[in-house]
Amino acid sequence: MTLDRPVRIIGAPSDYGANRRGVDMGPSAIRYAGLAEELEAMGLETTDEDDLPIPRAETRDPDVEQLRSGNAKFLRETREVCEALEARVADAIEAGMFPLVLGGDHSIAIGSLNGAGKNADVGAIWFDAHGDFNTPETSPSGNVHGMPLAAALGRGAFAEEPWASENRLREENVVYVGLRSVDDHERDAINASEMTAFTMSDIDERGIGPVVEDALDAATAGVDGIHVSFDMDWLDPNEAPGVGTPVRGGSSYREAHSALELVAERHASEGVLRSMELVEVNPILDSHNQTADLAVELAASALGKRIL
Ligand code: 4U7
Ligand code: MN
Ligand code: MN
Ligand code: MN
Repeated sequence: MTLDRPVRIIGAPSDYGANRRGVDMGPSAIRYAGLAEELEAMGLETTDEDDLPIPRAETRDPDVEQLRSGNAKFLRETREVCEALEARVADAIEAGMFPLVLGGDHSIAIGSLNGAGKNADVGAIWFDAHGDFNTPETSPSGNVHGMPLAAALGRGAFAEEPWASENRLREENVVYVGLRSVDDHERDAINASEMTAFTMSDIDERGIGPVVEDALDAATAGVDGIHVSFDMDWLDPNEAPGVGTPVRGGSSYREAHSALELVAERHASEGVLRSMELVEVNPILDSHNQTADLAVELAASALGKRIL
């Protein structure tokens, strides 16, 4: 069954959180790959809210920002982007629509999570090679795209930001699927947290189906809905080469479709989906828009596309 509400596409072409230019072209590449057309062909009413206006990184000074905000580059710009995105996501939900956010690097998830969790208890499923649970104190890179979950949950220096107190994201309903690159401090923090984490090894041993069913159970228990955060580097780089931080040994093409088809099925039976984002598509690093094409296909699977 296809999604039970109209889709509102929201572009968030930010690259403030990553150390590579190019991911700011992600929304454009995903639109070019035919996102709205694909969703409309499924019978989904689709509107495109266009992109958030985001000044180019070259017009800002990362060094000054770095001094002022510790080891979190462009933190001030990221605050601006996420504040605007939060409002757009919350507006779409309030209007009875389904926000489909296109990144941009993964730092924008702070805004998506805050929007989804504004007036509701929410869980999240995090499809990613990486933990994205660094704080400015622990980050080896200073890149905020490696920190959005810690930011939304108010960890470390992020306790000084308003985010965690503004959203109702519940730590015990945050679930990783397919982790395979986690920094030492992140590992300790994830293990000490109330989040649930499934690694690629779990998928190897148990298969994608049982892992995603367990992830859905954990994410949806006792909440009003869930946000699906989908980092394209979750896939194997052979399938998704157009990402800034590729890691070998990722999910296959079929596993990715299967995972999102299970999300759609759970939504059809229990109405759990609240919002979704597709992030980290970098057209400069891509091969003939392959990663953006795949992002479109995967969005369709998540929103209920069926073969028969
Ligand atoms: B992504 C990293 F050190 N952990 O913090 C970091 F390995 O949104 C990578 O998942 C973060 O793509 C990757 O910089 C962020 C690094
Ligand atoms: Mn806010
Ligand atoms: Mn990520
Ligand atoms: Mn990642």
